[in-house]
Amino acid sequence: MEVSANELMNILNKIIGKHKDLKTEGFTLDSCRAMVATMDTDSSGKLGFQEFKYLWNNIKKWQGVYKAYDADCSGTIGADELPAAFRAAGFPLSDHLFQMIIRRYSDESGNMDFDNFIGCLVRLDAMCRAFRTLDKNNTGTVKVNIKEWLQLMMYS
Ligand SMILES: [Ca+2]
Ligand SMILES: [Ca+2]
Repeated sequence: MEVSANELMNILNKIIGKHKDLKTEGFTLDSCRAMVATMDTDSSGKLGFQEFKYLWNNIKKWQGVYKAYDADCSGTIGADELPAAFRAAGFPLSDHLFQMIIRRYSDESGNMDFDNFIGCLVRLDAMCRAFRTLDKNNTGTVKVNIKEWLQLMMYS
C-alpha cells in the first residue's frame, strides 16, 4: 500500500485539525506533491511504507520542535524564533541561509506557519541527504553533471 499526494494531504490536514495551537491554512495539494517527490526515493510516484514512515517520524519530531520554539505562543515561528527552532530540528545553518528561508517560506511579517515549516524542513532534510549520497568520499564537495542536477532539482 502506497500513499499518494492526495492521501498525504488528507492525513496531514486531519491531524492539524486536532491541534489548534498550530497555525496553518492547511496543507495544499501542491505542497504535498512536493513532499512526495522529495521523499520518493524509489521514484514510484507515491510513498511506500519506509518512505512514509521516515516522513511521519520527522513530522512528529518537528511538530514538537515547532511547539517548543514558538516562544510567544503565537502559533507561528517568527523570524526571531526560527534559528533556534531549526537548530533544534538538526539544521544549524548560517544567518544568511536563515534569512533566505524566511524570505521563501514565511509571510510578509516573517512568520512561518506550520505547513510551511514542515514543507521547508522536509526539503532541507532531503537536500542534505541528497548531498551526502553524492558526496561519496565525504569531502564536503560534490561533482554533478547536468542530467544528475536536473534529476535532483526537478523531482524533489
Ligand atoms: Ca515511492
Ligand atoms: Ca511565535
